[in-house]
Amino acid sequence: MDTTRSPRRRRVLAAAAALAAAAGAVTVASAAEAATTLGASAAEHGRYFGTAVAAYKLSDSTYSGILDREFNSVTPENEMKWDATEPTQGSFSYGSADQIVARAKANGAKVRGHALAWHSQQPGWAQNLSGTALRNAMVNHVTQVATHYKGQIDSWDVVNEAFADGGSGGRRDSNLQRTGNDWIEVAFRAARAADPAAKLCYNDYNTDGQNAKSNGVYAMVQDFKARGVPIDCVGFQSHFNANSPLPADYQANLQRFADLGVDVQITELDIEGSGTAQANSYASAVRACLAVTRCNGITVWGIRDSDSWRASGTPLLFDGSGNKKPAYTAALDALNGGSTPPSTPPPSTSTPPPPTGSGCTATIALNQWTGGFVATVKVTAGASRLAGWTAGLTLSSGSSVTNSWNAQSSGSSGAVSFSNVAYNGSVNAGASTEFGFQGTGTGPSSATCTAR
Ligand code: 9MR
Repeated sequence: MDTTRSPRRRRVLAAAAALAAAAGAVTVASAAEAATTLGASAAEHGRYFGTAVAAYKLSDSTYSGILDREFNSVTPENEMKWDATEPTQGSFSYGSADQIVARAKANGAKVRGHALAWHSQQPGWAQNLSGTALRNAMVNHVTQVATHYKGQIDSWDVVNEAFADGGSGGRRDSNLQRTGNDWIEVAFRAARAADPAAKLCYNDYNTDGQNAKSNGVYAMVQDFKARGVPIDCVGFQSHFNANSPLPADYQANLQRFADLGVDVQITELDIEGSGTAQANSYASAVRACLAVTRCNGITVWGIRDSDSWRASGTPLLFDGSGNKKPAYTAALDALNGGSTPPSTPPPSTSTPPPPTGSGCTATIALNQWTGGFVATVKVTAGASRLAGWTAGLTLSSGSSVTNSWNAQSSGSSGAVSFSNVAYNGSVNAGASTEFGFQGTGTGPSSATCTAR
């Protein structure tokens, strides 16, 4: 041991040596400096690069070494879920989640909260509740957990995976859904009240491209924005494999949500595979986010392949020993080569014709896919205030309405009409309100409007 030099002196000498080495390097390196970690590179684009973290792995030095070096955002993989945070009704347990949050704070990393309200990973007592008791328990849970972490969460997955798979584009059946269709907006309002600074996200899977499910989520977000329900972001889980590859319209789908006035985030990225194919897919995912101004960041769902919930698919950026895979290099290169485009123009919303007379007009924005559609109808008052309204339209033969929101429907096929509900009947002169409906077959392109 060197007893002649104090630790400080040794540090100074080491720093001087590093400086000298760097100075030497300057004379030979002419290329612009590229960031050497995922987090640092994402930060240069005003974004984060995060990972799901399991608290019990933090004592594994390989794991935590990569975590601290590479990532500037974390998502507790299971520790903030309902079963973990409220195992007994009214008694909260935050130990493991707090550990992850404390480490993130120490490293200057953001935290994505995951997830306040979800049909899965509910504690047994909640699974056995229904109706008002479940609704109240859910609101209390959202309020308590969001309050505990107030000011420490960048984005909360307020509601997770509430839409059904398959072609319906509607809600998933669950005990929460059976408490009433408004459970999602109730959860968002409770989260906003508890932590006004956190971004509030809706998060789901199989919504990464445009399809029936993402159209359903899109219609919900559009509706929330129109009615002032507090929603700030949409999370796209992005679990990809051979059966469910990164969709060709990934970027376009992120962009159409961003155009609704919300941030978008890639929240649980993993791509099964290996080698160049996997690397290329990671690069595409990164580039898609960089190309969408409101894409705030990317989170991969684990660090090493062995940490993955589907480890056999080797879907992550580091191998089981913690070595960087080709997918890592491709992701980092895409971050370093990517550039943030100038801010995109505001969304093009179809402006209804200027109101004339004292009636109202109705215009339809249609999301049509094979076999189904979501129609968003804008009702605009004419020169006088509306006290109520009815929109009428005709569906083509074989088409029908399956559900609607913000309106009372009458009929489901042929001639169908939609009248205001209690809270949206009054529309000031020249102002608008929106309602929507979903259906099978082909959606309509025009509607009439009658004032009351
Ligand atoms: O990765 C999580 C795994 O450890 C859990 O066993 C599983 C239980 O539901 O949840 C996994 O994370 C899921 C996430 O919370 C929501 N989207 C799907 C993720 C993968 O299943």
